[in-house]
Amino acid sequence: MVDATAIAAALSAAARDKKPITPFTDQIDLDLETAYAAQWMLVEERVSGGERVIGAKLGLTSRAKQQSMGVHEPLHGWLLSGMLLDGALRRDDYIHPRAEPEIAFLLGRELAGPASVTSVLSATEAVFAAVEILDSRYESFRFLLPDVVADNASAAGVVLGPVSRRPYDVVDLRLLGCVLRVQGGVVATAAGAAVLGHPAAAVAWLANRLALSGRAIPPGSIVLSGGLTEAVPVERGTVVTAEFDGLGTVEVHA
Ligand code: OOG
Ligand code: MG
Repeated sequence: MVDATAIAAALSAAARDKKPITPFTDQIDLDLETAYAAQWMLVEERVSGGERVIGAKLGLTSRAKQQSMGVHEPLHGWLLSGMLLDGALRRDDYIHPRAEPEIAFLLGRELAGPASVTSVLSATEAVFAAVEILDSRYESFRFLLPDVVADNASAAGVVLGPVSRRPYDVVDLRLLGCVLRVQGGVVATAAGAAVLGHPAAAVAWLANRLALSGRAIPPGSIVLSGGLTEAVPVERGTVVTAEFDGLGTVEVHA
């Protein structure tokens, strides 16, 4: 039986050495509780190394993402200070980076469960456009839900957009349009409702999930609500652009 400590150690080594591993579920039955325990060990390891937890991320909250990854349930992970990036990726820092457009929330106060779209919006100080950088520590991004949970939901980085808006100044987050381009050509389009019907519903999902263990989302957290479209690979020379209605454009290149 592989325990959370061994899982965290294997994932940490994979990230450090840029050597992807096969998913644990190929060999063992991994339950979600053990997977989240391993995830938290990885977070603690980075905190011991001098980083801070700056927020959280939701994953697999849109149909586009669930279908492309073959996992049909949302999950969450944690964002660390070292993950805040400008748009210029150093390709060698990653195994096989991918980029995906997201709507990010900055919480002005603590968000505890029970939470709803309304309570999320009233706790939100600002919304931003974002591009999340994913880098699965598993070969070919192949995993089942417990594997990707343990791997901190493939989190590797986040590039925030240039515009911060009060949530009620954005006409309607459900209708907020996003155009994703690679080398200038449109590869996907989406609106905010792609994420659980309303991106704030993803943040509420996280608050309600944490409430099950008596936790809340701390004030000042950045919360990524989940990819609106499927993710695109970022190889050397790739330029990915995500344009958001009213929230500006985020560009990422390697
Ligand atoms: C898992 C992480 C999913 C999202 O926004 O859906 C995620 C993955 O696709 O590797 O971050
Ligand atoms: Mg994401």
